[in-house]
Amino acid sequence: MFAIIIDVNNFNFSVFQRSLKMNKAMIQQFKFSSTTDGLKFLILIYLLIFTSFLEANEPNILLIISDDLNTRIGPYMEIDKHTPNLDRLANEGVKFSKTYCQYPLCGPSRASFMSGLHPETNRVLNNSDKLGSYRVENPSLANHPSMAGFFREHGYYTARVSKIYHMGVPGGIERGAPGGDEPDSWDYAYNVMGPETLSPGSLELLSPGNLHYGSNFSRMILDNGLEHTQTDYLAASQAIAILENRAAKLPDGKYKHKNKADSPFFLAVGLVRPHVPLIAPENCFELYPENEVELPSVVIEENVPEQALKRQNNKIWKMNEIQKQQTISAYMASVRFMDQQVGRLLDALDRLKIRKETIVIFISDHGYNLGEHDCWSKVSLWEGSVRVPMIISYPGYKKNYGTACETITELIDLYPTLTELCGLSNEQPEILQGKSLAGYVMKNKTIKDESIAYTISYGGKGATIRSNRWRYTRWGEDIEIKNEELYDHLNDPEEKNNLVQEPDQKEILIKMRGKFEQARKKARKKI
Ligand SMILES: [Ca+2]
Repeated sequence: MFAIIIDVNNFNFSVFQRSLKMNKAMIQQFKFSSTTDGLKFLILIYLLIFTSFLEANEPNILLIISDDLNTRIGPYMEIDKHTPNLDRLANEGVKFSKTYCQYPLCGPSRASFMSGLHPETNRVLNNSDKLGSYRVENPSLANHPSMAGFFREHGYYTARVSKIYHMGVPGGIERGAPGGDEPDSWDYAYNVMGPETLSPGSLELLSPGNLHYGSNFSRMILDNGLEHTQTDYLAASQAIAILENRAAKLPDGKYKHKNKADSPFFLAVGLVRPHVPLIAPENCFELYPENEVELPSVVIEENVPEQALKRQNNKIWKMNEIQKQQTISAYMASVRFMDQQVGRLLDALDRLKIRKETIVIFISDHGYNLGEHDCWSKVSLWEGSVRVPMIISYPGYKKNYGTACETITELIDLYPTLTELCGLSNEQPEILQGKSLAGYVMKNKTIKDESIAYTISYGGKGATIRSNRWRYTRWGEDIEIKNEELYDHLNDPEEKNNLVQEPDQKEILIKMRGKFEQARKKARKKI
């Protein structure tokens, strides 16, 4: 035991942990109160030498981002075998049941979690194809590394496949364009040119009131066997090619090419389904017969602000009842197809024997309404449009596998969570606005704290907060007549009863207004 001769007073942890090729996150859990903690120290040394929670010094990261996916999916509901591959990932990690986006729209949400900053701080408040993302929207952030950029600065090989920052779907994908990418994040970036609306099948328009492919509803039932033509299939294939590259050892000889050959990787893979157009092979549709789709019951009280209802069917899409059923059926089929691509990625990690050294994260950029309050798609501030799935699989912590974390969490929490899981939290940018969830991933911290999720829409003209029990929403800067909403999720998870005028709820309304002001102030930090 060489550890006995180490002088605790003069010990340099960072050198030590690298020399032992262990995960720094483990070491940070040990606090030494004095030099008399010799026994504790020996236990640590023992643990470092004889156990390995994660079989790598610096774990790889595979970040999978689905587009427009709400939480009405397999691991979040009791739907049997709807998303078998997400179920599989949830059984190899922790499922976060109450995670919220910062903005229910692709561009701002993605710029937010990639920068670790709220949209009102990084100033990405709309979809944009401007290269550079938040760095150009807010020049004072020109030197602020994105989540991927941070790992790149710390020696990781970083790669993007398809849509990570904003990318127009289907137009941007059909052009094979980079969208509003942040190029400094990546050593390698690959735009999938997918056929989307030009896919080999019959595209059916389901929303006669909206002809804009990108925001309308349309479906295509592909012949089985044509899945390889699809954007997400192509994205998963390219991602697998990158995994092959990273897992392989360099051959002997000259003229060898492997960028950062010994580095761990941060691979971000964007899957565009279930974003419209809703295209999937026939066998994905079979499980969701359109005539069996039950539409949500709609009850809208007088006191719901008009701004909350801008995304109602008759105001934009004008679908009849059958078209609504077809849209939901096609959405579910698209989710299933996306899930199959997640399975291909997980299979590749297993086959290449790098699963045990790879953290896998699955998220969506925002939620999606499918007829609740007669609202559809994104942008609204209802629970369904702001809540997202999040699964974090950190190999080795098997006792936490398959567990759920009910604490309120946000997509901006991902950046500090990953820095901590990789032992780099001491080096992360000080301005990050999320909180690390590493404690929930590694130790299964189950105590619900007082966390609040804060989400804006319409450039900040609407904002909402969610606590464990309550949602409070305000339309506009100040309190006015009929511009607030208050919902009790304990008794009203569908947000059907706006309690803002209930005398009995006056106290909680005042409390939530206070929390709202605090959250908004924090999210509007001037940098
Ligand atoms: Ca999206």
